Order: sequence, then C-alpha cells, then structure tokens
Amino acid sequence: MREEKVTYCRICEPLCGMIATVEDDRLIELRPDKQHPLSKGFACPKGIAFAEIVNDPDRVLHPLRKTADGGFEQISWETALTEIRAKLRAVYDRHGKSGIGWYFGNPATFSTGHTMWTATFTTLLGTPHVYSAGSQDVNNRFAASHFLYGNPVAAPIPDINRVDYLVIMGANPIVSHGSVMSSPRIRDGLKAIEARGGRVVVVDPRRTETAREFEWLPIVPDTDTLLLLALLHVMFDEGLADEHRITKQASGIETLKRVVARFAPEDVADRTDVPAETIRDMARTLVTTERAAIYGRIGTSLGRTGTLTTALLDIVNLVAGNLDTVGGSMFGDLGVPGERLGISALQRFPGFTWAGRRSRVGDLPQVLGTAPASVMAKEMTTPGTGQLRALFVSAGNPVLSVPNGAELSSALDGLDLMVSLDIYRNETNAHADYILPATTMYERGDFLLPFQMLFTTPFRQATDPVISPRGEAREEWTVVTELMGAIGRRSPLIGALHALDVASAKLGARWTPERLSDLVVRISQGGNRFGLRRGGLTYRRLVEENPHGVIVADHLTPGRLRKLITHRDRRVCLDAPEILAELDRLEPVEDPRLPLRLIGLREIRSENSWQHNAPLLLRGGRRHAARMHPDDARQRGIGEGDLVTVRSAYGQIELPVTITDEMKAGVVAIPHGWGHNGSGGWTRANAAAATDLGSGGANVNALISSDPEDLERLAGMANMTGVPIEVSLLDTGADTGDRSESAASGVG
Ligand SMILES: Nc1nc2c(c(=O)[nH]1)N[C@H]1C(S)=C(S)[C@@H](COP(=O)(O)OP(=O)(O)OC[C@H]3O[C@@H](n4cnc5c(=O)[nH]c(N)nc54)[C@H](O)[C@@H]3O)O[C@H]1N2
Ligand SMILES: Nc1nc2c(c(=O)[nH]1)N[C@H]1C(S)=C(S)[C@@H](COP(=O)(O)OP(=O)(O)OC[C@H]3O[C@@H](n4cnc5c(=O)[nH]c(N)nc54)[C@H](O)[C@@H]3O)O[C@H]1N2
Ligand code: SF4
Ligand SMILES: [Mo]
Repeated sequence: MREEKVTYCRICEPLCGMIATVEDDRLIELRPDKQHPLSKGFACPKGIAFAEIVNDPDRVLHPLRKTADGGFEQISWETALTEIRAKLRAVYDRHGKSGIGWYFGNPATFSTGHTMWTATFTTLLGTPHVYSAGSQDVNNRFAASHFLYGNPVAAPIPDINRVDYLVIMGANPIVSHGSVMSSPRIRDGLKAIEARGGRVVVVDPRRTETAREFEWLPIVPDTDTLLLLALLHVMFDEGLADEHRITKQASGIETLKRVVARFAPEDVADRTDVPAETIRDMARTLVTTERAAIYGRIGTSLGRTGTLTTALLDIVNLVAGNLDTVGGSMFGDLGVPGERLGISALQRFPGFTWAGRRSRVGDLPQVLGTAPASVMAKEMTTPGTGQLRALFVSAGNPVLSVPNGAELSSALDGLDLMVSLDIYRNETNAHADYILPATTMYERGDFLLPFQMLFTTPFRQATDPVISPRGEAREEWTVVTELMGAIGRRSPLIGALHALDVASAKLGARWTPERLSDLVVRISQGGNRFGLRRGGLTYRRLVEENPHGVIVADHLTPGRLRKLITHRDRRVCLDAPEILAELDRLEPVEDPRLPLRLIGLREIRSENSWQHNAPLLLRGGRRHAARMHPDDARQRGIGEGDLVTVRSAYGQIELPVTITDEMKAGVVAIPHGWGHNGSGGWTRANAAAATDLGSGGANVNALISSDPEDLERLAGMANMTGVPIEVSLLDTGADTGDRSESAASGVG
C-alpha cells in the first residue's frame, strides 16, 4: 500500500519539511512539504536525493568484521556485540577509562538519541578522549560565548525576518542553507530584506552564490579580525557608540576602546584589502540603521584566531546597539523556566564548560567536553598514561574531514579496537575492526533538541520514523546502551545508569530519546507544562496533531540577554584576558614560496564527504577542482582544466583547476570532503570526479596542519582558511625556475 507521510529533513540546519512516499515499508520518494509553515514547499537537491541514500545498495545493513586480508565479513549483531564488549573490557582493564575514546561526526548532531546517549556515556565514563566535527566547525562559537556571556551555548542569530542591514561574513547561506541558525527558505528571507528597502553585504574572498545576489565585499582570507576591530575603532572614534548603554549592557568598555584605538581603518586597509572608507561606511550603517546585524560562520571560524573573531562579531553587534534587539542579532530560547540557573549548575561539569579539561597532547582546552580532533592521531600514537587505545567513530569521516588524514589513518590501524557506527563504509571505517549499521534519519523518529533555540522563527516539529530500519540497522543510542552494560561493573556511574535502564525497560517505561524530547516539549514554550497549560504541546501531540510543525511565536524575543548571562554582574564581558591575548597572533604569516591563500568551498550537491554516492547528486558529471583567479593562473602558465599540484607547508595534493574571476586574486578555493580513494564502500563516489589522476577527488585536508602548535589556542580549532599555498602545473617541476624550486624545497 502506498502512503504519504509527513516528516522533515535532517541533513542540514533548516530542517525542511518533507513528504515521504512509502510503499510496503519502503521509502519510494521524497518531495518538499508545501504545508510546512516555514519551508513552504522548499527542499534542496540533497534533501530530495535522500531516498537514494536510504535505498543505496552500498549501504551497510549488517554488522561487519574486519578479516585477515583487510576486507570485511558479515557477522550477527550478537557476535559483534559480544566481541566488542569483551575487547572494550580488556582495554579498560589495561588502560583505564582514558584508553577509550569517541569521535562523533556532523550527522550525529541531527539525532537527539545519538548525541544525548553518546554524551551521557562519555561523560559518565570520564574519558578525556571525546572528539567531534566541532573542532573543525563551531567550537570557537561556544568558546567565545563562554567568555562573553559565561554561557557557552548562548549563540546569537540574525533576526532575518526583521533586519534591514545585514552583513554576512564568511558564510554562504544560499548554498549551505544557513548555519548556527535554522532559517528555512533563507534565500527568500535574504531577498525580502532588499524588498523592504534594506541591504545585504557579503564579505567573502569569493564572489559566492550569495554574494552574487547581493553586494559583494571581497576580503583577504583570515583578516576579518582586523576588519571587525576597525569597525569598532570607527564606532568609538566617530562617537557613534552609545557608551552609556554599552556600560549598562557590558563590562570592559575602557579596555576595549584602548585596544581598538590601534586599528584605524586606514591601518588595516592594506592587510584586508578593504578600503578604509568602505569600513567607515559599514560601521556607520551598522550603528545608524535601526535594525542591523553582522553574522559570521565557517569563514570566520576557521582562521588562526577564530575565537577572537567570533567574539568580535558579537561585540560589533553589541557596540552598534544591535545585540539582543529587534532586527539585530538575537537569542533564541526554549522558554524553559530557570534556564540560567540550569546552565550555571551544569557548568560545574567538565563536559558543559570551556576548558573543563585540557588535552594530554598539545595542552589545548576542551570545549563542551570535546577535545581538538586534530590531536586525536597523536593521542593514539603517543605512549604513556592516557594513551587512546579504543575508538568509536559514529557518523563521522575524520580521515577526510580532519587535518592530516594520512597520519590519522595509520594511527587508527595501530589501535587495539576501532568500532564505527555508520550507514556507509567510508575512508575512516576502512580502518575499523567492526562496522555497525546505523539507521538513516527516516528510520528513526526525532525532535531535534540542539536546533530549537536557533530557529529565526521559533518553531517545533517532531516526526515518527517513516519506515522501519532497513536490514539490521539500529539506532546509535541502543548500541551505546549495550556498551554501558559492558563496562557497568568497572565504572560505577555507568553501572548505576545501566541498572536503571534495565529496570525501567522491565517495567515497560524505558528512558528513550522520545521520552527525553517529550519532557523538553512539555516544559518549553508552547508546551503543556504537564497539564498546567491546557491544549499545550507534547511530543505525541506534535507528531499526531501537528505533523507539519508549529510556529510557537511569530518572532524572536528581545531582552533575553540578561537571562542567559551567568557572569555575576549580568553583563557581557568585553575584556576577557584570554580573548585579548589572541591579539598577539594577528601578525601575518608570510612565506614568499607560498604566496597564495587557500579557502574552502561548499557545493550545493555535496554534504561534507558523504553524499557523493547518490546518482541524482552526481548527475551531469562532477569534478573536484581548485578555483583560481585568471591572473594567478596566467602567471603560472595554468589553463582551464589543467592538472595542478597544490602545496602547503604541510602537504600536497593534485587536482584539476577551474579558472574564474569569482575568486579574489591571490586566493584559491578547494571543496573539502573529496579524496575518496577506494578504501570506502562508495562505488559511485569512488568513480566520480574522474580525471587522469584517478577518481574520487583529492583530500584538501592533506594541506592542513594537525600540529598542536598550529591549532587555535582557545578552541583547538584547525586552521583551514587563509593557509599559505602555491599552485603549479603537474609534472612540470622545471617550468618556473627559482620559484617552483624553492616551493618544492619548502615542503617536507
Ligand atoms: N578543509 C575543510 N575541512 C572541513 C570543513 C571545511 O570547511 N573545510 N568543514 C568541517 C565541518 S563544518 C564539518 S561539520 C566536518 C564534517 O566532518 P565529519 O562529520 O567527520 O564527516 P562527514 O563527511 O560529515 O561524514 C559523516 C559520516 O556520517 C555518516 N552518516 C550519515 N548519516 C548518519 C546517521 O544517521 N548515523 C550514522 N551513524 N552515520 C551517518 C555518513 O555515511 C558519513 O560517513 O568537516 C569539517 N572539515
Ligand atoms: N550544500 C551544502 N550545505 C551544507 C554543507 C555542505 O557540505 N554542503 N555543510 C553543512 C555544514 S557541516 C556547515 S558547518 C555549514 C556551514 O555553513 P557556511 O558557513 O555558510 O558554509 P560555507 O559555504 O563553507 O561558507 C563559508 C564562506 O566563507 C568564505 N571564507 C573562507 N575563508 C574566509 C575568510 O577568511 N573570511 C571571510 N570573510 N570569508 C571566508 C568562503 O568563501 C565561503 O563562502 O553548511 C552546512 N550546509
Ligand atoms: S536545505 Fe536541503 S539538505 Fe538542508 S534540510 Fe533542507 S532539504 Fe534537507
Ligand atoms: Mo559543519
């Protein structure tokens, strides 16, 4: 029987509404949900193509075990879990809790059960070895919020619906669909700003898909910090800032003024390549436009001083009078009573704060309990107490997504135990002892806790699974429960929780992700408050009576800031010494042998590394290429489509070039997530992007440093943008004499 089920997409942050066509428990087709109150019939190609991923013949549908010849054989869940449990106990007995680690990747965030259960397990276990995609993504957002607000999870989002002047810095929402912000139909949202007479300015080294539709302001990569400091300079220097208001809202204004006095627009114009007058104009417009905001994302997070840059984005909003105000940069909330007290209490636990622990290798701070993934390989290979010996990787592909995949690959091979929970075989779990089949999003129900506070229009939606798990796939949280059982005798906290779980299951009242989510739905805005509010929401009511979701408020609420700040004086801290110390790192890195600058690029038909196997997304042929400016290409004798070598101080890759004036001269953009080398099970991804070099594209993260010295100090983030590189024609070592010789000798 054919049925249509209302659900929503959980690949990226807008969480667009979807209608799933299901026949005999098979997902036949997905189409956008016209009745979804926010996405209103929009879905992107990745969302639509997801039916191909659910039904992909390359999916892992049964537990797999590594064979002696390096391949995999199918085994039963029973066997897999029995063996994993025994090996886990052995590692625990030899190395203690610190011998066990977990890396969870980006898709984990899109499953409440997955995140909450792994976080509970690793927190109770007390291992320092928790890693995630966050240290290549968003951890400095949490670190910045820790210093500014004393609350790492307070993240302001632009009030897209009401803003009249929006500066987008280092984000490409028309392709990425928005990040640290859930704003379905973001293109329409941005277009509407112009339609009401407003402006959108995109600060980016590349004339991106977003920049093309609005005003483009090119900038030298990794110099946004300077631009932001200069904006603040102008606001104080020209007397634009309302110092009285700022003093009420924030502490440390005098120090801030002293610091930014050194950064006049005229002083930073050369380094940023943004004209001084343009900077002055932007500062004035941010202050004088009643509803204005500046918003930054990956491009401002992956530089050398990402925590400082991220903090400055909020500080610019604050000084301009745009933080926590209508049409500015606002704070979403769940509307849960006692939120601030809860956050304060949680911060006593290392997993819920900044620098709750520091890494053994590199002495870098953990952010919300996760350590920098860049040091994960060295944590496996550096002997001594606390050496990582057993690793679980769930929904992640760090061999491609983290710097220096080659180092990580060989470190993984040396582990006593490596277990992957994934829907595919990928370049990372090629090194696993066991691969356990996970469900895709449509095989599980969900209400996504982490995103509720990030909707630009406060919204709630929950869904049931639309089909049963395919093959023998299981939800990750159920596997975590098994692991808890395995070491319950050794780890008393885990043992206690596991006993509770077993007992409640016997009573038919097992603690599940749905129960947890239900609790949150009930106590938050619009919830039924356990019967106190008649007709209020519950999880079941969301699924059954409001399948397309519910808008719980037309707009974000201003004046939330004081409720989120946990500093004693309830003011934003503008002069945290840790943040100010980062100002010492603004000196440029200059190496004449590496004159170009590398930046990243997200493609509309890719999601990081894992959607290169869907025929719909590969249609028309896909090519992994480096984009470079015509002048840079000409100087190097490089023509369209030529194969080139790209070198940094850390490594080199080969790939074709696309020449385009959408690049700022001197900057080269290369998408990440490629470099499928046949070790994964993605047959079409491995064959895609075929060139004379082979296929599957190149791993851009081979150019990025995993040396702890090179990581950003406050969040341990990898420096993936603005990295010095040089590009030369492949196999023509003799073409450019001195320059290419010295470039070649400059890479180890
Ligand atoms: N150079 C450079 N590197 C980057 C970035 C960059 O901009 N430039 N961006 C960084 C960012 S922002 C991110 S988020 C990371 C991503 O880094 P990762 O999260 O490490 O990698 P992904 O490519 O997202 O791989 C996700 C894996 O999860 C699997 N998967 C998908 N759905 C599920 C599921 O429901 N359950 C389970 N168990 N598995 C599932 C997929 O098959 C895939 O193997 O990459 C980072 N790396
Ligand atoms: N189609 C698609 N959508 C995605 C993803 C995907 O892989 N594909 N990934 C998802 C994930 S994991 C995330 S985290 C989000 C990220 O969401 P976004 O941050 O919007 O993602 P990007 O498209 O990488 O945008 C970053 C922009 O920063 C620019 N940039 C690079 N360096 C600098 C710099 O130094 N300064 C400035 N000002 N700009 C710079 C780049 O040119 C790029 O346009 O996207 C999500 N959405
Ligand atoms: S933008 Fe595309 S991938 Fe992201 S949630 Fe919407 S449909 Fe899914
Ligand atoms: Mo990400």
